[in-house]
Amino acid sequence: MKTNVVIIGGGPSGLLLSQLLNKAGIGTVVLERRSRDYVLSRIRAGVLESGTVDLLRRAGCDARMDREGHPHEGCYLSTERGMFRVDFRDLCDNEVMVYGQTEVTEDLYAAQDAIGATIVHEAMEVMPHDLDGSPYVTYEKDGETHRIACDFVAGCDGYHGVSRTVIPADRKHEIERVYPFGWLGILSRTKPAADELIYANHPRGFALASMRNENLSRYYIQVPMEDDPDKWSDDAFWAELKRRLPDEVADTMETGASIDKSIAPLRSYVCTTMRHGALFLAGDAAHIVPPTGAKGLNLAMSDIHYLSEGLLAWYGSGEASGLETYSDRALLRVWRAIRFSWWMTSILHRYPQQDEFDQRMQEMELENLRDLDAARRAMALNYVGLPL
Ligand code: RFL
Ligand code: PHB
Repeated sequence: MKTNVVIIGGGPSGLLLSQLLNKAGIGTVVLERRSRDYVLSRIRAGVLESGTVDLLRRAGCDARMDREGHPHEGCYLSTERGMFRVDFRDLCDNEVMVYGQTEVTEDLYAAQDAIGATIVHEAMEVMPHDLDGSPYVTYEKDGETHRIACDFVAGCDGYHGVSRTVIPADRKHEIERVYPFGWLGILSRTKPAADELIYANHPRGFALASMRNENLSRYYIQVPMEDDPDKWSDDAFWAELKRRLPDEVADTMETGASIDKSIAPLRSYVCTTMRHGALFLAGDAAHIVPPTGAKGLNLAMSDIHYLSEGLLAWYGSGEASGLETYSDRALLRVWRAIRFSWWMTSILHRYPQQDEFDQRMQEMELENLRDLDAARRAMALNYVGLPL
């Protein structure tokens, strides 16, 4: 088999890249290790930046998002001194879209089906080869080994994927920070606690009240990394969440059975080499942010913006500069999101070694946001997403 671009990973970044390239007549094959049902059962991000929304429009994936997504013009920050709102519309004339990653992925699959794209599910032992020469990718499916020759390989296979591992250690630089806590998250068929997201700093730890739609809520609480989600009963979760949210919210919120319960670790990670010969990394394959800034999926999408631009120019006119500058352009935006996500994490969580000084500094960060338009504006600009 032969194609222009082999895309490893059928998550949101791989599917968006495939869709944008196919629409321009560039051939792709997407190789995904899991089944389609499995990919669509993963519950992850919920907040789309306006730039991500624009990209999905360009990909032709906006009809259902416009019908079922919820534009949010602000969010709440809750502290021991009470709750206040950050008004994105007022501060930077922008908004975000609350629309689940699961829905985005489903829409991208539907768009790919509609144009007859090639997506191979349950492709095992995927491996890129000869990235400095005549690239090809091998994989196994139904007991047979397949080989696809290509011009380029896009590594869109997430943090645990194979793509990053083929870059030799002496040609790769990685920078990491692991945070000393995790997020226990649940999904429940209940009315959301508020009209917008609430990020809460509380002496017992961080809490987040989020949502998917009028009848589907997503909640998170900070827990020690060693905690076992199965040891958290629904009742214990709701009780702890309510302690950390403002009384007026906790007293009226609807609770119910959890549909999903899991613990996610918090990590910042950047592979500063996003290109290796014909291989281009994008999304979680190249970087991870703690979810506090709602940036992971959005960064994956902005990588694809830069990468698709580079590939379209290459196939359109032979112009190579977009591909040559891809890593630097993408990383500039990545580092900004890494900083924002680290900062949001640092002002909202309780750290095991947090002393009185750290505590005061955290309180002052939140006071600044409460009192200073300029501080809220900086947060709003980053939260809705910096320009591409
Ligand atoms: P994905 O989604 O991990 O997809 C990678 C795909 O590659 C496949 N794969 C392989 N395929 C073939 N061969 C191999 N060897 C392979 N290895 C892996 C996998 O099966 C998978 O289908 O990466 P992608 O496309 O880069 O997308 C990144 C996003 O999924 C991620 O950044 C976000 O979910 C992060 N995130 C959030 N991001 C936001 O922008 N806003 C949010 O509100 C937000 N909330 C979250 C989040 C992530 C969370 N968790 C659980 C990590 C909340 C949580 C709890
Ligand atoms: C979510 O709804 O899953 C979500 C929202 C905002 C975040 C993280 C996760 O910062």
